[in-house]
Amino acid sequence: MPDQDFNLYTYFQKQFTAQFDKELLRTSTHKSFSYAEIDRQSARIANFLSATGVYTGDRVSVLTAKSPQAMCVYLACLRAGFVYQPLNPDSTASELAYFLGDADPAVLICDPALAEVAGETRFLTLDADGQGSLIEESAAANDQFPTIPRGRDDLAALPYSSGTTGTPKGIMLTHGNLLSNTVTLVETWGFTESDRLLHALPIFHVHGLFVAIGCVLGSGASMCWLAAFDAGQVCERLPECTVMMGVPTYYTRLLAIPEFGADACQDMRLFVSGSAPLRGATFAGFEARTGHRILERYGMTETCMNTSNPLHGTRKPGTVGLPLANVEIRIAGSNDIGDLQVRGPNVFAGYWKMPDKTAEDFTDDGYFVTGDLAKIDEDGYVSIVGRTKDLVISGGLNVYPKEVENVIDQMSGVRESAVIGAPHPDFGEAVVAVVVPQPGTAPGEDEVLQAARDHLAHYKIPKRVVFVDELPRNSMGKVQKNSLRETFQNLFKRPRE
Ligand code: MLC
Ligand code: AMP
Repeated sequence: MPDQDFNLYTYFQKQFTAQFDKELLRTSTHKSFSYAEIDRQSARIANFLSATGVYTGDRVSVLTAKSPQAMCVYLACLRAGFVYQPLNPDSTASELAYFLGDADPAVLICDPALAEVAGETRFLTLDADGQGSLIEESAAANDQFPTIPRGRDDLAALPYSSGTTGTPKGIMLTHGNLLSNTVTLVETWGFTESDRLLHALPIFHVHGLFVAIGCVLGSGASMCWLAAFDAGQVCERLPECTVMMGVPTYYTRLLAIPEFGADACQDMRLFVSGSAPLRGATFAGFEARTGHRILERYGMTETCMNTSNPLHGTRKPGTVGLPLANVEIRIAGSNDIGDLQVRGPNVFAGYWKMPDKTAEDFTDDGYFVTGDLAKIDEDGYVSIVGRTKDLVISGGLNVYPKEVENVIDQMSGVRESAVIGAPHPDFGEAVVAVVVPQPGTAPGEDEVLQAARDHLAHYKIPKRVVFVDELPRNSMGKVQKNSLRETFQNLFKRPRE
């Protein structure tokens, strides 16, 4: 038993027990769930899984659509000390085989349509309506579950991220990481039980899962719960909300609706943006239309949230604000611009079963090397100005070019390829494949796209394929992606904002 209980759910319980019967969330079909119902449902799942051979420390992999019941699976894992592995249902069979093989879960909770990816793994189903064998079989379980105390370093979650080599890595997040970051964000953004969050983000990533749900359960607030982002639906439901969180694409899509404006935001006190750079034009356009200055913050799966523009005080567009409480940020090197490094209770415990890779990404004095290039101004505000890692962020989702290049390079008729991000009006950056064909037997764009679809999740599929005779290289023979990015910077025309 740890000296102090760091279980994130224990903290949630402390915040919400006084208002157990209050509505926690309401779905797009106006189904309402109280804190009590969610607490009991998660207790039943925790009891049922524990009784059927899932032990504290075991991984539970989750591959389902977003539903209140899917959130209960996450909460059940926190309560019972299972390690939650969130998976994107858009992943392909080969991607999923890797995630499951590496995490080696005791059970997979999956959409019935995806059950075949389970292979030898025990599985239970949960569909988009929150029904399936998990709910049926746990219906008779006890609806009380004493939350298991967890130490600061005990694992809570194992999200995966690809890397510059194309091999995905399990990111070990502890109860200490999640608890410290949640407490800090509730305080920094001033969440109270009067807040109602518009929750349209997916819950298989840090943003929708830990940041959004964490702030709500950590303050006894409530949520308008949308299964996915739909700009029209968001406009309709905003008038009942006080806070929204989103990736920049959510804000550009709202601005694309001519009628969207201050009327929809009458009770809103805060719009938060993160996961990708927010363009100055979006910030300015949003302020002109609604009167709200979007609060931009910066984080990573490995570190949860690191910096935020202030709730009260100056929000500087083009910056991601100031370091959060207890988070140490420094810029490596002697120039103004350098690699951003971070240290603090929010920083993950390392990559799952990859001690060498973990050691590579930490400095001797314990800072995590983010791979983001940044500068800090005279007031301490951080700006992310680029990346040392080869990464494209499309609509808030990360695409590692190497993964896409690996697929294209294996096609017959392809000599080599380079995948880059090009500015895109909707997704911020869009994936572009620059392909050098073998003379004589070159594949067409459709074939390249089909090969990508066979192996990669949809959001990783290039939005354009361009063919060139050769790739630009420097004197060391290294492909110059900066030069390609410049060549193709106007591939997707921006509309006027
Ligand atoms: C979907 N598609 C995408 C895409 N999302 N393509 C590129 N980038 C994306 N992000 C594909 C679809 O599969 C479809 O392919 C086609 O693009 C058009 O889809 P769409 O209808 O426009 O997409 P939509 O379903 O509306 O989704 C777009 C989106 C969504 C922006 C609403 O991607 C989204 O909710 N993104 C948020 C991601 C997020 O939560 N990120 C946080 C990561 S945590 P086809 O082939 O079917 O036509 C993190 C740390 C931190 O980064 O700091 O927060
Ligand atoms: P992920 O691995 O999905 O957690 O993505 C983390 C990466 O998203 C960071 O390393 C940054 O490159 C990027 N990111 C997150 N928030 C911001 C932001 N506000 N501005 C610029 N980049 C961001």
